[in-house]
Amino acid sequence: MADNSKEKDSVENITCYVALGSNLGDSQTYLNNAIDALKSSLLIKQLEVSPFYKSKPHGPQDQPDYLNAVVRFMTTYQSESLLDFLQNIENNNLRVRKGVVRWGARTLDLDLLFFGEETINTKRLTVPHPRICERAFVLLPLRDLQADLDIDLELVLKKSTSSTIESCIDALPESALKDISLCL
Ligand code: A4P
Ligand code: MG
Repeated sequence: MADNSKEKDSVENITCYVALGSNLGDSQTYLNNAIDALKSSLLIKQLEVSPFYKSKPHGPQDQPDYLNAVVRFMTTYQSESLLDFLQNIENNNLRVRKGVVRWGARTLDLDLLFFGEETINTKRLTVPHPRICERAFVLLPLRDLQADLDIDLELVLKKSTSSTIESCIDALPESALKDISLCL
C-alpha cells in the first residue's frame, strides 16, 4: 500500500497500541492483511503481534463471533495521520461504514488504544480508547504483549477505577472471560 505521509522527517518515535477486530468474511486473512500493511509502512517499526482470540460480540448479538488481537509498534506518524492510515487499511479490506448498525459486523476494525502517553480528545480521535477496560478482547491480548504497561489507566480512562491491566481484568464480570478463548 502506498504510504503518502508527509511526516517522514519527524524524529520522535511513539509507542502505539492498536486493537484489531473482524467478524465478517475471512477474519484471519483480514487481520493478517492489516498486520502486513502496518509492517509495510516506512513510519512503523518493531511491530509485535499478540496471539489471536475468538470472542463473542459486544453489542448486538445477532452477528458472528469476532477474531481479535492487539499490535504494538513504534511510529513517527502524527496521531491523526495514523488514524488516516488505519482507516485506509480498513477500507482496503472491504470495511463498510455507511448505514450500518453501531457495533455491527465488520470485515476489519482498527482502534487506536494508546498513542504513547498522550491524551487526545479531538473530533476524530479519543485516546486512550475509552472502552479498553470494559473489553476482555482488548485486555487479554494487551496483557500478552505488555503485562506491565505502566500507563495509569485510572487516570486516563475516566470511567475506570482500575489502574493496571491486571486489575481491569480482575474487575471484568465472570461472564466476560467465558466469552473469549485463545486461538491455538
Ligand atoms: N475514533 C475516535 N477515537 C478513535 C480511536 N481511538 N481509534 C473515531 C479509532 N477510531 C477512533 O469508528 C468511528 C469513529 O471513531 C471514526 O471515524 C474515528 O474518527 P469506526 O471504526 O468507523 O466505527 P466503530 O468501530 O463501529 O465505532 P466504535 O464505537 O469505536 O466501535 P468499537 O468501540 O470499535 O466497537 N465485540 C467483540 N467481541 N470484538 C470486537 O472487536 N468491536 C466492536 C466495535 C463492537 N463489539 C465487538 C468488537
Ligand atoms: Mg473502530
